[in-house]
Amino acid sequence: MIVALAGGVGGAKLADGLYRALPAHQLTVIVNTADDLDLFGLRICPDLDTVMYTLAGIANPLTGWGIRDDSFAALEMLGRYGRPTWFRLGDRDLATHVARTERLQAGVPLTAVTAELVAALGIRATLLPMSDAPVATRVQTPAGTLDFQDYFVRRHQAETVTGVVFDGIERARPPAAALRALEEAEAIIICPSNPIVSIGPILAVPGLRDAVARHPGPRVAVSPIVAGRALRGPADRMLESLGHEVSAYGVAALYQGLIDGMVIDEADAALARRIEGLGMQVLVAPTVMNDPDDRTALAVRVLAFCQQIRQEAR
Ligand code: FO1
Repeated sequence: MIVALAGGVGGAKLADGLYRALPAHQLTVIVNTADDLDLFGLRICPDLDTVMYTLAGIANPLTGWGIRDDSFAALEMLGRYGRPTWFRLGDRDLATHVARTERLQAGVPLTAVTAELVAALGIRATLLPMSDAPVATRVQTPAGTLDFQDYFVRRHQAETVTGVVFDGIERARPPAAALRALEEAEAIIICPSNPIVSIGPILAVPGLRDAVARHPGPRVAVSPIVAGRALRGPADRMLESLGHEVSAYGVAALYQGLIDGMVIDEADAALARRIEGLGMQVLVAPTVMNDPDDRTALAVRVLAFCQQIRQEAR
């Protein structure tokens, strides 16, 4: 079994490649839930839903999040009632949040609710939230401390990030199934998600970083930074304002001691030697995933890299 750690759209794409490349039921994805929010009395888990819709083949291909060909009649009506509409919840997507919230309110833990939704969508992989207890990323900026989706969606990531806190992280615990999966994993793959606000919260859940650190490997990360730029979102600006090098090297340095291998894009081949100096192997491969074939191709390369590291360690 392979365990992937993933955040939003970039992470979901590689998780989908792994899902296509591996036999059924051989993939477990541990997903960031620190982006989660409550809106209209509903619990919304954007990263879990992005991974779930992507693996189910129903994600909106234009945005990477939300559902393909969704309509927005409910949101439009909510707008008429003066409710906020900046977080674009489609009608079908809303059904997910209604179903999830109903089950959570009945006392079912998020891990079990997620398993129900995943099964209903016919996904033959395991999706696990990083914890059942809520954790909320808050972003420190010159405009004040902002809720994550306020920073990310409402303000279009325009503010400079000077710090990040994960509210509630000390009370969070990894689901037992996540610890078991990490212990039994043949390999751990850190998807090309934002290392600060997508992978960062997962590793900050007490016990999770240690579980990765204890694993005998192979543990491999894929850089979300290509040629000094984030493929999506604010990872490049965040790395810079938080004092990290904005490159695949900067990402590898954040994971130093946790991973045995780093996958970087062909555009960054010149960084390989420096990254090896951090005590990890490097695979140079095409990492930009424009279509489902790219996802599978990258997943196959990453899995072969894991196999190579495993054989060399013998
Ligand atoms: N991202 C946006 O940029 N704008 C939106 O209006 C938006 C709505 C949305 C609704 C449901 C959902 O599951 C995700 C949504 N996202 C939206 C994506 C999400 O905010 C981010 O991709 C993640 O939180 C960052 O990983």
